[in-house]
Amino acid sequence: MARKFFVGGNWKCNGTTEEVKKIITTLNEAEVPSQDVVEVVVSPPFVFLTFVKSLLRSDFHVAAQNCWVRKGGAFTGEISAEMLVNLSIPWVIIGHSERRALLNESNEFVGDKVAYALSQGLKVIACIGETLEERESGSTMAVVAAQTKAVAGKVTNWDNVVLAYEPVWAIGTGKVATPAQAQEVHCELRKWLHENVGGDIAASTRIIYGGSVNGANCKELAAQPDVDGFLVGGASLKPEFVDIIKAAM
Ligand code: G2H
Repeated sequence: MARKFFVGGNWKCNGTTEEVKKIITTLNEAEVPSQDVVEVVVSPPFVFLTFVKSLLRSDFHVAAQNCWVRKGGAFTGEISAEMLVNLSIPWVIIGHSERRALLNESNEFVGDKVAYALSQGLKVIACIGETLEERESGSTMAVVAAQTKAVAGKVTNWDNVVLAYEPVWAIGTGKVATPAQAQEVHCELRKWLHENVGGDIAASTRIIYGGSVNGANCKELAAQPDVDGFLVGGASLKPEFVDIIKAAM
C-alpha cells in the first residue's frame, strides 16, 4: 500500500512573532510537491498555534507539540486535546524524547496521552527512539519495541497515527543516523507492527525519521524503502525545510 510522504517541522521552544512571520512567508512562497505527494505539518509552540494557522498556506497543516493526558480541568499550565480540537488544530506530537527525558514521561504515560488525543479526534505523531547507551548495549530494538507497544496498545485507528523514530543520540547533535541505520530500525519497526498489530497496518503506517535531518542529508534518507518522511527540528526553522519537503519527489 502506498504511503504518502510526511514531513513535520518541530519548532520546539523557539520563535518570536517576527521569526514566525519570516518562516511562514518562506513556506507560503515555496514551490513544493502537491498534497497528493507529501503531507506537511508544522509544529510551533502553543502560543503561536493560531497565529501560524491563520497565516499558513492551506495545503500545510499545524500540530501542537504536546497535550494533556486527560480531559482538561485543574491542571495549571497544561493544554487539553479538547482545546486543540476546538481551535481546529489537527495534529499533536506525543512522546518526544525531550519530554520523556526532561519531564520523565514514561511509556505508559505516553500511551495514555496517545489514547486520549485520538479519542478526541486528533491525529498523533508518536515519537520513539533509543539513547546512545541503549544503542551501544545492543538494546535498540527492545527499547523502541517497548515504546511502540505502549502506543500500539492504545490505538484504535492507525490512519490517525504517524510513528516517528528519533534516535536520541541524533537529536540536535548534527550526528544523523546513516541511511542504513535508519532503514534497519524502520524495517524492524514495520516487522514489529506486522507481527503485533497486523499486515495491513504495517504496510500503511508511516514511519518517519527524526534527528539532525537537513537539506543535505534528506535525499539519501528519503530513498530508503521504509523511511516515509521526517520529523525535523533545527532545520525546520530555516529555508532548507523546503528542500526537505522536496525530498518527497
Ligand atoms: C528531533 C528533531 C525534531 P533535530 O528532536 O523532532 O530535532 O532535527 O533538531 O535533531
